[in-house]
Amino acid sequence: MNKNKFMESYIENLQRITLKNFAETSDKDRYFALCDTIMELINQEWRNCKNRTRRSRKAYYFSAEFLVGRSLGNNLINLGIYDEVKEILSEIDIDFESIENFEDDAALGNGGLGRLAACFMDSAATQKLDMYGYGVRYREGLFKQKIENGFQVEGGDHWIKDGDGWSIRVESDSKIVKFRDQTVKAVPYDMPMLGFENEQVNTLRLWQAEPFEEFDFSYFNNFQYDKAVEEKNRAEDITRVLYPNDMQREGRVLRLKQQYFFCSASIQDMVSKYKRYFDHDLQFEDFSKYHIIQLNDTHPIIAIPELIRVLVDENGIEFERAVEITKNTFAFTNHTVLQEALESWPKDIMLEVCPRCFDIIKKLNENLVKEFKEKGLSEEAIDPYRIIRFDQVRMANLAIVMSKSVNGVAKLHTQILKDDTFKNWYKLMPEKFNNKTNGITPRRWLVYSNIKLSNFITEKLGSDDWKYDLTKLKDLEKYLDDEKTLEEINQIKFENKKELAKYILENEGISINPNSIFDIQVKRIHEYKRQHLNLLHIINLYHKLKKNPDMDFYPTTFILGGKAAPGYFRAKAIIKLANEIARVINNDEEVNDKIKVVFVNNYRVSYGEKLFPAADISEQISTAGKEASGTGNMKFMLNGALTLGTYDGANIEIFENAGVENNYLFGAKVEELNEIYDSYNPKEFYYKNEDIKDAVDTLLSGELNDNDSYMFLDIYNCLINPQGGEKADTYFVLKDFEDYKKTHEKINKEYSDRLTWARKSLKNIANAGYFSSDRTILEYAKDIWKL
Ligand code: T68
Repeated sequence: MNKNKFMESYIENLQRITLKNFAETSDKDRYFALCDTIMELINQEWRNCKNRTRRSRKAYYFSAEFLVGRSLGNNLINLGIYDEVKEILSEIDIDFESIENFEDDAALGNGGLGRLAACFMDSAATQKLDMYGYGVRYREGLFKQKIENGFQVEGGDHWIKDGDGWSIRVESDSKIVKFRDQTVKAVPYDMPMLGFENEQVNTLRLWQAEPFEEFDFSYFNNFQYDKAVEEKNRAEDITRVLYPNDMQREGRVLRLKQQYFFCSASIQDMVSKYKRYFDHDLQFEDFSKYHIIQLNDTHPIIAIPELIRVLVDENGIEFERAVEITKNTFAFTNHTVLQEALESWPKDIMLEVCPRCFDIIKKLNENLVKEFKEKGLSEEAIDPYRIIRFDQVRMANLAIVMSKSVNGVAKLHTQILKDDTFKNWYKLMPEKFNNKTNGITPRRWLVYSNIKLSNFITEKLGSDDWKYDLTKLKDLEKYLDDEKTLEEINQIKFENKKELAKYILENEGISINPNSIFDIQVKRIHEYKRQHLNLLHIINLYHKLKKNPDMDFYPTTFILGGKAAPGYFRAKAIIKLANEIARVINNDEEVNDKIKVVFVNNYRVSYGEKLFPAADISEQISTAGKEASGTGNMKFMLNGALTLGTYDGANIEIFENAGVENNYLFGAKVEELNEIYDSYNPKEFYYKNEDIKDAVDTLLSGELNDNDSYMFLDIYNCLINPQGGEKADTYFVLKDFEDYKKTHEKINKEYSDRLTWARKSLKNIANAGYFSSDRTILEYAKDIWKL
């Protein structure tokens, strides 16, 4: 990059878009001008990539969510001009950070599933894989969380209200999407996905719903303005807002409309390009030679009947041939074994949204049943496989029959899919099932967010090759016994903790001690993730410190954060509990120098970037068998935190790679929980264990105040009182409490041996290479996509 040219075009852009002199421009202006300048810089390469790959095999990642976060810093890193641009800006007296903070997170996802899609985009481009992302351009991203009087309050997230510096509206590629009761225009917005220092620019294409005709002139001429506006709103409603439920199906018509909307537009886009670029030698049989679609969970599965529809209805292909083409085109990833998340759509809703797709699904189901009957299966034996049953379309079944690959996202999770969730399917078609353990992009989650550690690694390894091949971190092991290196590791962590402490003071108004242990649990709030186990332990610990102020105890700061689905009462109760515990403890001067509790507001990607580098302990305490993989666990590990975790999801693989002795494993394993499932009685634990009783009783003792919301009673009841046919403590919080507490005691003791701790930290960093999403995406490309 030519520095002077960059500065020149930056200032030119700034003045052009504002019509102001440089000195009069605001931070917002400066941010948008910088986006423009970078978009110009990459334009040529982007076009090259688009053109080069017209007639080659590509992968298409279909996802209802892409949790991209901010793009400025990450794009500069991937372009290799981060430091230079910072310098250029400082030469003209612009503070990069204040500009950077002007960017809103693109929060077009709920959590892990959406963030994984974003990491895959980064890694695919970095590995020079031609992968397209297809999704939805929600006008409102995931709600903003405010905490008022300890309660979560949701606010809007109109992330593009000031503009969108990173998208190009490609009007000419618009598509028409037809629902039973309305027809809308799908307009693509393309975001560049930059590879790391390699000139590859892939495309994330997000569709926005707009009225087919801006105004219905018949209404207009009849002076029915409101009717005309109504139509416009009805179209725009489709992509107005991201549904904020993770792990909970959303059965509304509008949700299926969103899914069908982006799948239909994407399939039409693929087919029309195929026809355009292959023109004279077009052969639909070859469609699957050039296209492989990876379905990110059940949300985009409606793309399967949509492809059949487009082939049959719009291109005159025979149904059976279309089915064969389709079967070779799709692959399916599952992200959860929680029953409440597995999508099924009532026939009525499907008829209301996309009747032709329902027809096609019905036919697929009939064919399937026929095939099974010919094989001699009874009606009953066929039941688990039916795509439609009791007038419900079971999306996972549809995907499994119609895909060439079905994968889970961590070893244990894939095993559970085979043994349990999809066991009938596995018996029938074992060859389809495979594992692809998740990963994270080291560019965002280390190079960009933890500059100190990143520079340190480069210095120690003598090169920055590790940024391209994260397994190279393994070479850091040569420093395991080098005291100076270990001290440096501790020093970097301390610096990061100071920065986080400053940020938390500014944003949460709580002052924390960077010399204390930073113990962090950030993720969506859910019972299976057991934030309440963490909180019950803190309550009990607090009481112990009160009773015994001279107790041998290393000061600890417990940090929690995460959003609750707005309709998930118990998750919101957990947030209230966290804030209430924080209020009581942080205001108690007797214990304040030993223990503090922070619930960070509005946890999101850009907050994560500050938290992961500063953690000593990573809390990964889900009930064994419930967390498909987890990816936060990997971000913590890569940044040198030690995992306090259960035998669940990718934690297991973290323990395998870094050595369980360098982390803190606790709690019951899946097999044990399966065994005791019927006989488990949490009350036994409650009565036998004083600490459990102390913590649980505190929910109702009056020491904590839930402002008459009955939230703490709800948590209390769910732990020990079976209710309405539901068992008590289905997530085994009380069962695992004692082991969790003991493990915390061990951590607290061992932390004071600072060198041993640093050694363990280094062990984790050095063995985090496996968890790069570069590795994951290459596995998809090789095993499933055959790119
Ligand atoms: C997560 N799933 C898994 N779902 O919970 C996590 N669900 O273990 C895994 O690491 C991650 O996927 C990536 O594989 C989700 O995040 C959702 O967000 C979701 C959203 C809508 C509907 C259902």
